[in-house]
Amino acid sequence: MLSPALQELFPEEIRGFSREENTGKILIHIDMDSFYASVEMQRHPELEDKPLVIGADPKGGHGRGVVSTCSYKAREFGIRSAMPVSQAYRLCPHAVFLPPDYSWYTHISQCVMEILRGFGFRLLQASIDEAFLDVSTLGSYNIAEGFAVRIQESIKTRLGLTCSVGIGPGKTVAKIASDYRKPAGRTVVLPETVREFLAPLPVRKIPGVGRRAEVQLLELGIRTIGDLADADIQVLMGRLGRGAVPLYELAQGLDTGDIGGSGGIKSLSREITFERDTDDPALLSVSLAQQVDDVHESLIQEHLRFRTITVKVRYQDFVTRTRSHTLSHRTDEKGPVLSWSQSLLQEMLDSRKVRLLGIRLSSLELPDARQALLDL
Ligand code: TTP
Ligand code: MG
Repeated sequence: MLSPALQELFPEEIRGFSREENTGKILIHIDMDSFYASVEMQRHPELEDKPLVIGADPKGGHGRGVVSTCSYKAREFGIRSAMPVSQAYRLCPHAVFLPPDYSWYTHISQCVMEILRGFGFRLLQASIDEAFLDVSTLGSYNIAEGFAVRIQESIKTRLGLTCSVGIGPGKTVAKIASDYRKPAGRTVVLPETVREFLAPLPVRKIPGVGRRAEVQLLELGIRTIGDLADADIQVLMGRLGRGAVPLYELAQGLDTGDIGGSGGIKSLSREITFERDTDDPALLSVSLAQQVDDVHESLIQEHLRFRTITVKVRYQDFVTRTRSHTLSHRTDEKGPVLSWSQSLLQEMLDSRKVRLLGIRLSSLELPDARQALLDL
């Protein structure tokens, strides 16, 4: 049965509600549009029609940082996340360049999550600007879509921001669907149309399929998810190992991805894949410092302390290495993260260029008082 709040939201649907469609799982994925850039445009309306680029150390486009994100207007010039700011400047010299204000973005992110939580469904926050809601109890995709409209309206009215929404029978399909029409889009994929919806999309649209898997699949003549569905699973496993199985099943239209229980946060991490492999020490160092700011902000917002810092590097030849340092005690200070991450990075740099750089804070714990409350 719908909660009283939802009955109020959907008076007209309620009448037909006893004739449930019995649809199984219904998940909604919500992803904010050009999040950091939209938040800046919301608080600086004069930026609204301008190409806007957010990235560390931008120096009006002449700095050494990396683009975090950019407005949709800036995307028309070919600017993308993870591109050096200098390249963004070459593509669009008249763009506005701003450094990220992580604490403000984290605050707005919490406001978004608060709105989503307020509807009373199980929520899984997947990143700073995206979340899943399990709305299976609504019992119908029609009602779920009506509900998604309300979500978009609430976020727009209360925060002045737009988001895109995907609705489907599993996590992966819902996430691919939210990306299908952006910005401010809404895409519903019924269980029986999953295969048909996915077939024309390039394999790279599957979360977790990066450039490497894309190249490996292309070598097998597989470009789209439809090609993947028609492939021989033995051949796929020969190339991709066991990781091929969930991809193959998804391509067949099978997505059972659930959002699981709430669980505690085990680690906080950030990583970026550079647009072009780089061995520029300043770019690597600034980019890592940018991720430290970002991940440390989350640590503070979540009221957590950490003990272990791990830096991850993937080189141009796809070899991936990590190096960790564990402190003698837990802390929430940024200083050790900044200094240890830089020295761990230095230890890993060699003659190879770097394609991916990431940081993780783990061995997390709530400060004593809150931990004690949780343990009660
Ligand atoms: P995304 O949701 O991937 O991107 P977005 O919200 O900016 O744009 P879209 O409309 O396509 O969803 O990421 C959310 C935020 O995370 C983004 O605003 C900035 C940050 N981010 C980085 O800092 N570096 C990156 O490489 C990416 C992809 C995102
Ligand atoms: Mg987004």
